[in-house]
Amino acid sequence: MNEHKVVILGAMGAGKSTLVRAVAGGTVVDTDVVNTDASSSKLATTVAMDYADVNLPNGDRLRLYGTPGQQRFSFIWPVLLQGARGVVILADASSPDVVQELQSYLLAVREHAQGVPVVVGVSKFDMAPEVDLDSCQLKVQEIAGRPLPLVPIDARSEQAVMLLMDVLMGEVEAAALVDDHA
Ligand SMILES: Nc1nc2c(ncn2[C@@H]2O[C@H](COP(=O)(O)OP(=O)(O)OP(=O)(O)O)[C@@H](O)[C@H]2O)c(=O)[nH]1
Ligand SMILES: [Mg+2]
Repeated sequence: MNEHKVVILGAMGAGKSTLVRAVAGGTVVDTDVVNTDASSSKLATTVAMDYADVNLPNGDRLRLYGTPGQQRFSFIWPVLLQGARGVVILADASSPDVVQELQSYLLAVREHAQGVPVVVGVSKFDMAPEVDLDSCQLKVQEIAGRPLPLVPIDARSEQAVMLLMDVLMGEVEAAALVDDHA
């Protein structure tokens, strides 16, 4: 059986905890507390991480780690990225500047998880289906230096999140093949 550590990055309120819960089948560890960050009106926010084990249909197991979105906890991102097999960057389609939102997380991956497969999930797509996905992809190209899979999702949907994980696992397998032949 293969185990894969997958880390979820993204801004405050992008839906990282929601995504982890959607596929956790009820067993999730979270560290959400009442939000005191005045820059956001959300009720709860993650202060350390979200964690869940997810069994895939092929027998593999995912160990999912959701990060805290607040910038003051950014020191945790590289810690959680250690040993990651794959990364999901979540960007909130309904935020005023979804493209800008992607930047710090793309940079964090470039710095701390070079070469690790990444998929970009554009969350809250149900709330903002008019979001400019082309501009998101241009930003990704600019920082990652190559196109990455971009998947619009509703992070509350188990089915949508499993599809996103499927895309990520495809990238992980492709990267492993390249490594084998290097
Ligand atoms: N309609 C809709 N609501 C969503 C979606 N994703 C998240 N939400 C809601 O957005 C709110 C914030 O989601 P969280 O999962 O707490 O966000 P987070 O990324 O973990 O935020 P931090 O831990 O503060 O960094 C919750 O009320 C979710 O129910 C989505 O795709 N669609
Ligand atoms: Mg959270």
